[in-house]
Amino acid sequence: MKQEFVIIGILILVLVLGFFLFKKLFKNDETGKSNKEIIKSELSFADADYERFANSLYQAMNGSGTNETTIYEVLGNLKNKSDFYQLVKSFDVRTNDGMFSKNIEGTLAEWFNYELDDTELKKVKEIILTKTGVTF
Ligand SMILES: [Ca+2]
Repeated sequence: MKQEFVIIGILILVLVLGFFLFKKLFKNDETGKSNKEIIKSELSFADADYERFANSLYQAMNGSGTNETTIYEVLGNLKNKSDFYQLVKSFDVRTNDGMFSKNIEGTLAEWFNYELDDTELKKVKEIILTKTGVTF
């Protein structure tokens, strides 16, 4: 009987570890995919600019509330597919540090899905498609 509990315990541990590993791999895969899509010569901005855009998006969503206007403005700067994927890469995986808001750890896509309602998400997707040709 005791042995069975040990086996069940180990099984649960393996499942939990497997889940976190899967999550991590999945996220790395998304960043990896973005990497492949970036054509350096197409980039419209300097590295520091993408970093600045990513930080603005993060600040617009981090903590309580969401500043949709900032999100639309930042995305409106993008000019092509490489710009978009470079932004996704710069954003990488970020964690919410708001004291009273839910814990989010995710990529730009995950943040958008979490922070925006259907209408806002639709607008974000439209901007990205119009500016960069990426179906997001
Ligand atoms: Ca928020």
